[in-house]
Amino acid sequence: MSTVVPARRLEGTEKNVWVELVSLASKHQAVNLGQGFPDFSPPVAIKEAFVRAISEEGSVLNQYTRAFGHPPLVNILARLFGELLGQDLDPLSNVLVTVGAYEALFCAFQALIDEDDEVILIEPFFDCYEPMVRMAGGKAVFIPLRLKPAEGKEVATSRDWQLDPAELSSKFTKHTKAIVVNTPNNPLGKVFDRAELEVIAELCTKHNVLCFSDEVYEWLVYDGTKHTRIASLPGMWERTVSIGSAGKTFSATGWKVGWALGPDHILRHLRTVHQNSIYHCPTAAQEAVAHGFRMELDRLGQPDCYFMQLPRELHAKRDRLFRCLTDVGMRPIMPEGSYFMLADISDFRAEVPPPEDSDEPYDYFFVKWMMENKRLAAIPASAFYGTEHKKHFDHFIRFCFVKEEATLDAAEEILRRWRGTRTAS
Ligand code: IK2
Repeated sequence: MSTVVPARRLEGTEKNVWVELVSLASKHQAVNLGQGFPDFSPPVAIKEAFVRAISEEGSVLNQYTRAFGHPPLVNILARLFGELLGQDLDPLSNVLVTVGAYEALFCAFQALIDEDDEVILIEPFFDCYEPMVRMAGGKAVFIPLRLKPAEGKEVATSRDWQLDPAELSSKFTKHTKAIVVNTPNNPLGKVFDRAELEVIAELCTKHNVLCFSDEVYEWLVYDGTKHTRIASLPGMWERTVSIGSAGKTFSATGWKVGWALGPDHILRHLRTVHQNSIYHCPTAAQEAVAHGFRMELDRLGQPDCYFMQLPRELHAKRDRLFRCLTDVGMRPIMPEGSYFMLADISDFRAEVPPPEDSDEPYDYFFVKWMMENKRLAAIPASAFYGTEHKKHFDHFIRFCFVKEEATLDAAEEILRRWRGTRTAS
């Protein structure tokens, strides 16, 4: 058969950092601080709920359920997020259950972005936003978070990376259809505070622009930082799609249960994409996630609530990784949220020089070299930038710290042996 010509909408979307680097990490059997998944189990109670769902004799939970979300799950999501957003949520029209947050994002772009619509993406951004904009026929417009070091501070933090309000305002045009906000942010770990979100919200209302708010790390904030939901700000509920992930919430990324929340006049269009593509998500996983949310809702705000327990555990892992990266000269940026940490590898250029004839970004070269030669996997940060800005941000790599202590021990051992440093304790 002669070469098949793919649909034009695939143009420029062929490369994918996860497809490329996840397989390399596995090929080199690298200690994996690359892709963002926990290497420990989800809470026992939700695993048991999953097993019950598929094993009870005659269980209907092995069969199809409601297309737009299994009733127990949409009911509990509406209750919980209704409270958090200060809205009276109708489970049937304000909640859509999707195959992970990925599908919620895909439905939002496909349903609402048309040919030549502009979508503002804040760099660094979770990489799938740009190809999703393109596939919908839209145009991504980029604005980078800029480094504004606070005076007298010893530790670089994600808080130092800020939007310039005037620059942001200049990106809104008559073609702007949506802006994507990701807080806590992947890969930087920045948590946008209320004042920063208010600037975005004001521009959205002024220019009648939609907001896709990716909040998959909503529970993972540290040092008393508060997660603010942009849909709870004045004028924002009616123009915002809020996106979440049970994979991130319950450390069960392989279950791929996510959701989109929003007003019916927006969500009805996401439902159209969903019903004509995925139709519905696995029933048993939805049943188990519903069980998990019911349990956590009963102990919300208490120390044994998983939404507090997980960040507590991650806080210690974050601080440990930060210490180690600092000691080995990688100059990490302390994240306020998420389970990722960027580190500046500029000082490694002499030891790990890039090939002269390559136009591959340095961070890609470095992580591939590190996987092969040190058996340690990380992710190049330039994967989270648009083409134009990649070259300015190819001196950072991203580490993921939602890992067992044994994995972090192994990573630390590699880094310290490589750099000839010892553990402080
Ligand atoms: N949105 C963001 C910001 C995400 O980080 C993710 C998952 N990313 O994990 C891979 C990595 O960065 O290492 C998603 C959406 C997708 O979430 P889900 O797994 O629920 O589809």
